[in-house]
Amino acid sequence: MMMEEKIAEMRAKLEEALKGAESETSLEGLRVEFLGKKGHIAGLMQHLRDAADKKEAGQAINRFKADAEEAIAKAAEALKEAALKAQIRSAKKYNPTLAAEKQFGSYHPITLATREVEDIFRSMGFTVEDYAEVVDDYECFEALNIPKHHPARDMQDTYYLENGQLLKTQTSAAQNAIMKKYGAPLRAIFPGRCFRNESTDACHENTFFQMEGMMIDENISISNLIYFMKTMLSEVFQRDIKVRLRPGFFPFVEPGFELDINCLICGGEGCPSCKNSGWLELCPCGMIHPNVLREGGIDTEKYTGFAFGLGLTRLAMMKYGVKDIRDFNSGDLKALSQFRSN
Ligand code: FA5
Repeated sequence: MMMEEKIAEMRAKLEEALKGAESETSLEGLRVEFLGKKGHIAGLMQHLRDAADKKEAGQAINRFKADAEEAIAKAAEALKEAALKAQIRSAKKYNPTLAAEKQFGSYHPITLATREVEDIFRSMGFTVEDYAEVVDDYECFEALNIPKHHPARDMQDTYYLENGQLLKTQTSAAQNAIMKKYGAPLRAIFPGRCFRNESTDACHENTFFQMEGMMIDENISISNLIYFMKTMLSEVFQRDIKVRLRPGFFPFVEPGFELDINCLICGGEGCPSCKNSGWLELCPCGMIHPNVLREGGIDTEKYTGFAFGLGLTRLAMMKYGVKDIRDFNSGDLKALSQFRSN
């Protein structure tokens, strides 16, 4: 048989074999059978010496070899594609008409309350600042007119770190840095997580959120403070809220006040959430002490200012009717996923 005929026969054989190869293993078998060291093509090469035109026969064998390699590679590719298609066909189909499962993600109620208060203050020209949770003694106390060994430090049972730093007990810790950053006039709020070694109960947590606010300008007085507090509360609760202002002591304000709101859980009758008093301490505030302004580089001849420390976690309790503050840190998705922003 002439070489050409032999090659044609092999081509037909390969074509036929490829049709029946349905797995990678059978393809590999064909590759060895045709292209292997002892395969058909190597066999053809051995008959080369009998060919009349060796050059032409050699070229024909090489063409066939290249075609065979390509055909086997193509078949392997087609097999892979078919396998993928089969996988997709058998996969669980997305059905847009099925009801969605009821496990949506949702924002934490503290996040929702924070954003709401931020929007209200932004609309009144305040900037929103971020601040560290680990601070040093100067920021948290000394810059706030609370020198070392001052009894006011006992009001906050502080977590100290081995390097002398501490976990922020109050968002007031950022006051000094923000004054230094912007100077006067300034309007800023700064929400943050605070930590105190408290025994927990329905209205106390060892980790809670506050939202600090500061406004410093010429002629700022207590009336400005009361105006901003009232506006914020009526916007957050979308109704009239009974508030009371009583004197409060904080070394960094003078005069200082405690702003309480009527407990919205019991309507003022008294419950564990308000320690049976009918009132909830929500937002201590006052006129910034001149020592604190000076420490922040503010000219006290020209400027005065107010500051407040809103209890954000307690605000969220009142807004969402959460009776126990500990639910917020519970990680209980069933409870927390009830809160939605719309
Ligand atoms: C302060 O932390 C002052 N830095 C607030 C301040 C700022 C006064 C600026 C004057 C000027 P106080 O310790 O009272 O104050 O905390 C402020 C608010 O944070 C409280 O009214 C309360 O709403 C909330 N709060 C305090 N401790 C806890 C706690 N353990 N759990 C939950 N909320 C708390």
